[in-house]
Amino acid sequence: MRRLAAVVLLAAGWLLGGCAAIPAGVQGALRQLLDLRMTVRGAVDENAYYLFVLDTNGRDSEGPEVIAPLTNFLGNGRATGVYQHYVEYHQGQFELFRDQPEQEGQVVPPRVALGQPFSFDSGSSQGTLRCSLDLNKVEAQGGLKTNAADPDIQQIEINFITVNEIVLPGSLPPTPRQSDGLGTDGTNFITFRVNNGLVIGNTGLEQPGEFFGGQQLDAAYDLVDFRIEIRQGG
Ligand SMILES: [Ca+2]
Ligand SMILES: [Ca+2]
Repeated sequence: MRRLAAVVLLAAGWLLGGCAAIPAGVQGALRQLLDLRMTVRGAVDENAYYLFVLDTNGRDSEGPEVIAPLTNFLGNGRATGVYQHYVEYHQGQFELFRDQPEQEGQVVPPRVALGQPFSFDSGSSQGTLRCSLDLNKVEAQGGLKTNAADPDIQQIEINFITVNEIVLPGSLPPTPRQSDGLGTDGTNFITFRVNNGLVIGNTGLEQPGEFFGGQQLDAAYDLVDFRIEIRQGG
């Protein structure tokens, strides 16, 4: 057994040596990438908001949801439910934000811009938006990790949400809103454990031709497909 342990230690030492050969500042072997893709029925509206919304704190089984069409309280105009982060695509830019849903009667801190995702790709004329997050850099409770020893994200609840215009409380009259999310009413977020190799696609959860507030969604805001993948990144 002792000899076997020595062999294992040698192997581990070789692996560490291999890592050390990677140039300083490049931590490719340590990246855990969350690849996200959403597709809408038509071309993307560059003035609209396309949100990859994540609940990462692992504390509960609630997640991000679309703000209901007829609600009196519009919160931050983007999403409701429970979440700590979203990647927002708007006017050609992808940006990761720390944010939280607003609750009626409570004052919450303003959202915080955390920079671009690890990678992103706009095929907006074809209606497809992609981004990848390095999960090893994201703090489960919200924000970016400041210490490598901070706990890793174990579980994620995600929703893909479109919003044609941000309408905030007090806006009178409210601009006609269009918003889509997973499921017929946008409240069917997906829950998954963070494991390399995980792939989740649309198996009928999200459909074209859905309605919001009694009106059929325009093609630019009507989600038709999505994909989630977790992989060790280079
Ligand atoms: Ca939907
Ligand atoms: Ca849809």
